[in-house]
Amino acid sequence: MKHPYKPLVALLLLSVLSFPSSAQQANPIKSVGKVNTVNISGQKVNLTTDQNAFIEVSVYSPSVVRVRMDKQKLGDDFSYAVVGKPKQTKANITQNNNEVVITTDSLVTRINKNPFAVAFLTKDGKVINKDEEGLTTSWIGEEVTTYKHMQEGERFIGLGEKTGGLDRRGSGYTNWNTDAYGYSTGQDPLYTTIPFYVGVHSGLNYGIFFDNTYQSDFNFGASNNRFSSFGAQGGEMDYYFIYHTKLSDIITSYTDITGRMDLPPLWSLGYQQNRYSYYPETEVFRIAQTLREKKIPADGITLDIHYMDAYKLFTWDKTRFPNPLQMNKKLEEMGFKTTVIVDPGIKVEPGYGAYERGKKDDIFLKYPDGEYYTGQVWPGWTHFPDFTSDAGRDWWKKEIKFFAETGVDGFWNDMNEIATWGQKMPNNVLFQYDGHLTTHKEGRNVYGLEMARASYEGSREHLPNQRPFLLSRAGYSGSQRYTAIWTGDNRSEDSHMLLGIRLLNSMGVSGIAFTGMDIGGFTGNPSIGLYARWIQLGAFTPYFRNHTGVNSKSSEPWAYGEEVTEIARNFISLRYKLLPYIYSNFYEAAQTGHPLMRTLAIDYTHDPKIYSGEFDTEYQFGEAFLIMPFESGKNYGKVYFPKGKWYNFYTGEVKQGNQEEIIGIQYNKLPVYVKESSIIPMQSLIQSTSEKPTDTLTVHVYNGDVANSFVYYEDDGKSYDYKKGEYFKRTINFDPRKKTITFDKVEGNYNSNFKNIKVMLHGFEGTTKVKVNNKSQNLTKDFASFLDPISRFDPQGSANPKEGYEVQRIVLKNDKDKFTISY
Ligand code: NBV
Repeated sequence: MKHPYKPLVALLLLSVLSFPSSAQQANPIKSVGKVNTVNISGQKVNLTTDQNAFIEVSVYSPSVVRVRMDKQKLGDDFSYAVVGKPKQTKANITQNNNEVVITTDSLVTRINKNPFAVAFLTKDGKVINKDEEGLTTSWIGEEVTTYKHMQEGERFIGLGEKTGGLDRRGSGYTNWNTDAYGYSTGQDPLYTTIPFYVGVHSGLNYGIFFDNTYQSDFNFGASNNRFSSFGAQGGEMDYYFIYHTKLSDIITSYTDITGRMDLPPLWSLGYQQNRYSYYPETEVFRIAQTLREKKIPADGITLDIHYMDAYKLFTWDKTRFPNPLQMNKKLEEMGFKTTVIVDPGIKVEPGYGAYERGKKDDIFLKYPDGEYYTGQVWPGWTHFPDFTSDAGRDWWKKEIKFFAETGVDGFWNDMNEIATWGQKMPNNVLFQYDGHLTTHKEGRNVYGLEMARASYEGSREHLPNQRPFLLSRAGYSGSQRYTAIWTGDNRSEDSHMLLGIRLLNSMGVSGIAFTGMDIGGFTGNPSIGLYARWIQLGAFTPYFRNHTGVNSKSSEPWAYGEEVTEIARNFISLRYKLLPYIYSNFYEAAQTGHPLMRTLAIDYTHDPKIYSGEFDTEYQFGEAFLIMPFESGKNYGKVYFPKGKWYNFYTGEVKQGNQEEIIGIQYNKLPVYVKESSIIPMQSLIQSTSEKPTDTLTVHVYNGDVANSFVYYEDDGKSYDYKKGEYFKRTINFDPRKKTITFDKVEGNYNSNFKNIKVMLHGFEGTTKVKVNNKSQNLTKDFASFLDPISRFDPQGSANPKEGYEVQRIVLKNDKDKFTISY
């Protein structure tokens, strides 16, 4: 019988014989190869290899080294993320047959020649990070990847808006800005791309920023036990290596490179009320009015897509909002600012102004044959402005004027991943990429960044000397220069509340200091307990906005019963009292990039406990507060106190650090602790930032064993006059060795809101007298109390004395000159 597969077997045999053996086969992976030429000039080394790779290693600063590589001549040095320029740096560059060595004041970079491989070492020779031998950098087609040796015990944190735990070891991630409605707690990718992470091992820490806007992949030992890697589907290998002994300095260097936020308007740090959607205008007023009546402080109302006429951008629905200017003026009088949502999709409808104007200026994204790309979103079929061109951004900036003229103060940039129905935007859509024409593959991840930039620049132009508020869903490294970022369509679930905390912490360590999540959850309805817990936590997040979806129950602070209303009022009020502290922390973020929400990995980097899944949602809010988030419904929880001493914020009770503990958790009270030696300025309760607090600033000082200082910062909270010296800034120092609290001389020309300073001394039992500039003064007993009682626990309500504890205090004039309190 004839064998059924005989002809096939013969064919296979023939093909094996007639093709080269596997040793001779072309390698499908192109490695970077062996260095052929080296050219050293100033702070830069240019190399070529026998595999035709072109490499440039340059010193950006003593702590930052940039590595660029391509399998063709390096292109134009262009980046949407990078604004920092290389600093003139003392760099000693030498070479021999085997390597090139670059030495700066803080780090040694060794470039191996055969094959090309990079290692970064401390000055005393410890390896901080090095290419994985045998793999280094290679290409598979257009995909380029650098492989780094996985160090013993190495942990990875950051990478921006990424789900998962604080320590990302063992996980892999993709960056591809995605509309992730109701995402799961392990979903990846989400909306925003921040290709920056921090590696931690053996008492060392470093940062790597991989500046490539193609879809990128990071592997921190996922499905392999050999390396961590980062790579992209196209473009150059282009990364910045950052080394500092302190993690917080790595964030500062990263934001030297990618920029920092400006000071936000003070009102955007107050409470924001939102839903999808409040309309008509009477409903907007009802919400605003109710907040005032119920004495729930608030500063912002946000209008979602129903304010538009049939979802057409740059229009108002005339029936729902007949006179937006008047409405916004009235809201302003009530102490509210209005933020409107803006989506990038412009409806294709002949006669519709924005569509016609966009066509006239020819600014929409196109296919290669010149036809406009059309995708479907809320208004139906739409075109999308190309924000990666001056023309596209200029067009948008002109359009923004429409809102500026109707009294709008903030712009909420949504759907800018780009989100389209079908979730599969074609790759052959072209992006101008500012003179470097490219495809969707390279353009997508910066679309959100450039949209926010256009909105920011537009509002700067049309709202003269007024700080705009910008919020964006999608972004890329550098977004912090223009906008706050929120975590999109989360779910009303406990796990999402905790995930949200980790997402915000991760963004914070990745250079985005101004972040928020939908408090209460976007999809679904939270339980009463969950809502109560979430709103408490919200008070300790940078952007504090309650938001919910179109199909969910109302989610205003009074929607969950009287008790929750009280809890919400309590914590929102606390937020307002804390504004001097919060605003000063924003000033710090603007100066250094240090986020308000700080994973414990920033200050306790080498304490293994803080990475454990049990404790990795704990965070600091500014340096002073330690926040312990817990699911609702928990009566007890295990917490970890990092080293030092910690004061219970509500009772003053002191816990010793460096230990785990089970604490009781009350439904109405988020567990909050204060670090020893903290300095926390607070003001009297106001209902919105348009209201002036009383003229006394209360400065809480917590006794401790370590010296500490706090930069107090104040200005008008709305204009850019601070750039011309109109600010009031001073450092407040606590020195337990000298037993002094010093208020340094004030810098700046601004007159503080506060005539007096009340210093509240926590943990200074037994101190009854102090000297102020050597003059003896008696202390007075006072009561430290941060919340009002909740009626369930206290049927007499606020008639009863507040919860709190006794401290000593002194009231002094807010003198601009230096003064010292000695105790
Ligand atoms: O504009 C409506 C919503 C908005 O409320 C939400 O915050 C965004 O993340 N938007 C998404 C559009 C789609 C919602 C299903």
